[in-house]
Amino acid sequence: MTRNDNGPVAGINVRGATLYRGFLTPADQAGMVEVLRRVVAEAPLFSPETRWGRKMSVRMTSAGRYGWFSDRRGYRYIERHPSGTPWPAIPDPVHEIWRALVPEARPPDCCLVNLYGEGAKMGLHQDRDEADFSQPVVSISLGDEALFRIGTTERSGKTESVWLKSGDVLVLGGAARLAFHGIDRVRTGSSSLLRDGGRINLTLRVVD
Ligand code: MD6
Ligand code: FE
Repeated sequence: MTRNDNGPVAGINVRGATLYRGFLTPADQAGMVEVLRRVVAEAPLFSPETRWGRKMSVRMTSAGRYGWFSDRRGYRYIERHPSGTPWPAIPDPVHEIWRALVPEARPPDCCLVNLYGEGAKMGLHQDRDEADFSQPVVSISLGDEALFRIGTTERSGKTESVWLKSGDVLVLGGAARLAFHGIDRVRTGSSSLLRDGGRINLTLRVVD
């Protein structure tokens, strides 16, 4: 992996989260898409159902020991793709980003892959299905720009919005680890990284 900037990587504070703008070069991003195509070939994308029986607008799959899953029984981590095969390994370039930005953390055991097509969004939520909230969550954006909203640890808390662009990496740690956040909309056609358009978000977590 190469870096856009020379010298130490500086992050921007967004309500306690740290945003690393353009952390991945265009070449890194293209390489990442290639390794993700292999992940999706092994573990095809699917649209989970929420607890209330509605299909999510985002399509997803996972890599690592655990994959994130949802159906009418609720949200949880599972050790196999719905087809029954184990999840593919987390690709090396993904591990590299984690080590570069959160070297003190334990290695991630889930890399959730979210694909946002036209009109897809993600409601305000907390990432709280993991056992150890002292471990950060790292999120990587690829493709079309997305309007990310982040607030406090209360659903009704004040929020701030920021456009996440292809190559940006966001770290939710410390007090922001349990902040409510979501994707309000995606700017279709704002990036040409993905052949068929859209946005990919990778979310890396320590589950156990
Ligand atoms: C997304 N991201 O960017 C959704 N979660 O598509 C998340 O849900 C997220 O960006 C935890 C930490 C960072 C995130
Ligand atoms: Fe999240």
